[in-house]
Amino acid sequence: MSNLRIYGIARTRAYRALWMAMELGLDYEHLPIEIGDAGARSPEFLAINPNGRLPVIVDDGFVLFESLAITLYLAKKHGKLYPGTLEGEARAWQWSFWAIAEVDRGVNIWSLHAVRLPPAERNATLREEALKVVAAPFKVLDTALAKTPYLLGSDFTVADLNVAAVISRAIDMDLSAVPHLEAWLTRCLDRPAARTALELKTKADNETPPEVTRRIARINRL
Ligand SMILES: N[C@@H](CCC(=O)N[C@@H](CS)C(=O)NCC(=O)O)C(=O)O
Repeated sequence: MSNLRIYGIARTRAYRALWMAMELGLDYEHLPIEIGDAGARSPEFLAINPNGRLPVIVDDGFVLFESLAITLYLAKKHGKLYPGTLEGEARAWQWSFWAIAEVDRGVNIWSLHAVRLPPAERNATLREEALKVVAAPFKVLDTALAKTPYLLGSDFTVADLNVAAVISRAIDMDLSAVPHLEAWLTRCLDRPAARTALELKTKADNETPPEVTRRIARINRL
């Protein structure tokens, strides 16, 4: 049995942890728990993650929630895709916190109301507002990526994985105003590990019944 367990169906933010585990070539067990009362809000799951949210990992008995803390921890633990300098590490934190604070919610709202909810239930106002919210931070990212192929320089690191995973659903947006961002996102999502993780996520997306997508929008007020 593997020492690393990753909880959360790949459609959720568990995708971020799965992508990292695949990049690192880790042996792990994936428990595709669903959101809601039967899954992440069940007493058994709440005993592991009292937030009732996905993902969470248990690594040799060490429990960790927050998707980007998980990817940073795994990269640092296994000494791969993790910056070797104090400043590089701080930049990886910077971009990770930035992604959560500036673009996570906007991309999620956009994807629900552009792609994931049944067409008749999509709200065009929310969709347009979400595009406005992400426009300025996307310009910031685009400018950063005009200088170097990856966020910390010439190599793909955990900083790229975290930001690309958070905005992965933006690949379906019109990104012509931010060409450096678009090229970088395509490059990141084209990596073999990213493709495998994305296949799991797409399969889970396709198997998600509309009532679950509605529940996601309701629970997260999206
Ligand atoms: N900031 C957290 C957010 C976790 C989160 O909101 N997960 C969603 C799925 S993507 C969830 O579990 N929602 C169900 C719920 O809140 O009941 C992270 O990045 O791990």
